[in-house]
Amino acid sequence: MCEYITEWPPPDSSDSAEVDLVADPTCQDQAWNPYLEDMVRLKDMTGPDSANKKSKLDWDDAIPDNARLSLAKWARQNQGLASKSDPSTHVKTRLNRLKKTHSAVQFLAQQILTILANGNCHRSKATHFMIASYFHELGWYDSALKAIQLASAGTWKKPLGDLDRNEFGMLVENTSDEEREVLWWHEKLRLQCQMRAKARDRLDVKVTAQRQVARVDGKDLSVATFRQDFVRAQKPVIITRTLSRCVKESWTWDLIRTVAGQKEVVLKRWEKDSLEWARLEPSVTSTVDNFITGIQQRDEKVMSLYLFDWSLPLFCPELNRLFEMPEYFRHDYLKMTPDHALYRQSWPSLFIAPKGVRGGLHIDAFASNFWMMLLQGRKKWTFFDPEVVPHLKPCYDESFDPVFDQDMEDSAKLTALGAFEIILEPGEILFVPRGSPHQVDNLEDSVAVSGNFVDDSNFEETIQHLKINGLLDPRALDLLNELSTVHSKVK
Ligand SMILES: O=C(O)CCC(=O)C(=O)O
Ligand SMILES: [Fe+2]
Repeated sequence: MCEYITEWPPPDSSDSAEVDLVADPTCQDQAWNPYLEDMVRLKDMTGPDSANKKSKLDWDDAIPDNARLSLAKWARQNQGLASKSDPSTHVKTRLNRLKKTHSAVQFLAQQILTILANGNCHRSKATHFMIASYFHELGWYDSALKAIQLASAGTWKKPLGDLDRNEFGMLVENTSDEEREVLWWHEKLRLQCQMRAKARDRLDVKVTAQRQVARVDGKDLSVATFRQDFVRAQKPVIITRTLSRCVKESWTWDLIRTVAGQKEVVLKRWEKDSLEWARLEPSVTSTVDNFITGIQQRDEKVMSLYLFDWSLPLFCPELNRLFEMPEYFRHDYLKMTPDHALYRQSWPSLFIAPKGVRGGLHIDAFASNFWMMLLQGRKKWTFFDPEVVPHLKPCYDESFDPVFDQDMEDSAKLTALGAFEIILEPGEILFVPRGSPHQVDNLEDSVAVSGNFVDDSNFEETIQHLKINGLLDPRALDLLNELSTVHSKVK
């Protein structure tokens, strides 16, 4: 299913998967056909006899084994539907928009019916996997989960979360790439279905008004107290008056220009319907100098762009040398791993935003805790307890870091969901516990430095995330082992 589309419109693929399905009349038998109920619903959507007639929308007899590729090809044949009217340049975003249209839904439903009508009841794992992909694009997550369970039957005996490190290592070693991909999809769909089910429960938030976050004077807050009262308690807090400990001179536009002006950066832009993390898509490349000039001159082309999470150790050691890591985060496990380890050098990172720019609601990756020190401007932070996640309409289409469909303008709803709302001022540090969904609005042009970190407070959750990512990404597996070593040393 991991077939990437790099061109728009996508080219015809000569290696479209042949559908290896043999007609089998016993498929009408409920005992043999796990998809009968789905077929009834699909037929309701596409009209009578749809399963028997060949899809009119099909361009040839081969149905791609990947629903997204199938959609992309269909869009290519129906140019007007997908391209000209859509301003986004990003294929995945355009497909995400497209798949919500009536005709795309009909197309997907028809494709599934065609697969099922031609299929035998003893379908191969690959076919169930293919069916899962179509249900997934249609947003029928329960049906997709059922299909992926059929595809993964017998691959492993215990839920991933229950495997200890050795068992997990054995699973990864003894399972083929394809099977691991199926497992990854299984975990993702299980999570999506769980979230949908939990969203039906009443949310038990005790608050009736938007909550405040404590401000604590950094002069009176020891590292030990911070770690005990806030990090281990997973309680957000704002630490004030720490600026002079972190920067020796003020990070003015001139200072940033002088030190980092010639560096090239990829700026991001928030895009509705994007499936990228925080709905932020890579946009134009610019020098830091040109970006700052654009902001100062209020250049319209620049005012929607964001320099977001730009690693200082990796990309601008000169500026990194002018920043002293706040003592509250120096115990970060990510900094105690070997030099080459994933994320070892990622933070601190720099954020530069024009007034009015924002990222979408998101959760920081791999259950990491987060801190941000604001150096210039003001930022409005809105965030939620981790328990609120199912009620924010999370969507795990692309990864385990969901995007959210919650309307963030609906302030009554945000209050009911127990949103915290704070305005971060220059010189302040905000601590955000792992798993807390948040959205940030830049109320003024701003400059900030931030970091994600792992310690004893979130170690277990981070390991669970890395296990899942490790199914597809060997670097996540390495990090899992490296963090475990650090954890047992510092315990
Ligand atoms: O300042 C921002 O826009 C938010 C930063 C953030 O949430 C992150 O890097 O994860
Ligand atoms: Fe974040």
